[in-house]
Amino acid sequence: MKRVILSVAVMASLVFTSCKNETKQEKETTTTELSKEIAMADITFGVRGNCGMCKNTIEKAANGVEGVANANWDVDKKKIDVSFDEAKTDVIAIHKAIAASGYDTEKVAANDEAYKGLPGCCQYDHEMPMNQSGENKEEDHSNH
Ligand SMILES: [Cu+2]
Repeated sequence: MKRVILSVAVMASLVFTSCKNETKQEKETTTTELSKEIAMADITFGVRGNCGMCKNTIEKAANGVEGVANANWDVDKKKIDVSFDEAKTDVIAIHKAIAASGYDTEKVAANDEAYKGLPGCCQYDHEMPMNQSGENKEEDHSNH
């Protein structure tokens, strides 16, 4: 009789455990579906600039666009990686915001007044190549 009670108890605890697992899995699935509904896009494009101050200004401009979740400008490669919500903004709006802050992008030239208002060290060369790949850097080294 004791054995029967014991096995019932074991079975009950097994059922309880599996129910718990199912509930957890359901929750995780729901979370995944929800995050899929927000269509995030990742883009990379060239932006001219010189230094860390430029980086702050460029990233602040990109982040100021509603729908932009993350912006990271690379001072060496003169390019920016941006994650944004496609339902809230589009690529050209991000280009325009950066250009308005005084920086050239691949698609939109910088606002002249904003450029002139930049600190002297940040007034980059408008002919500067942008969105440089790592390969260009290696070529520079081979010249030494
Ligand atoms: Cu700068």
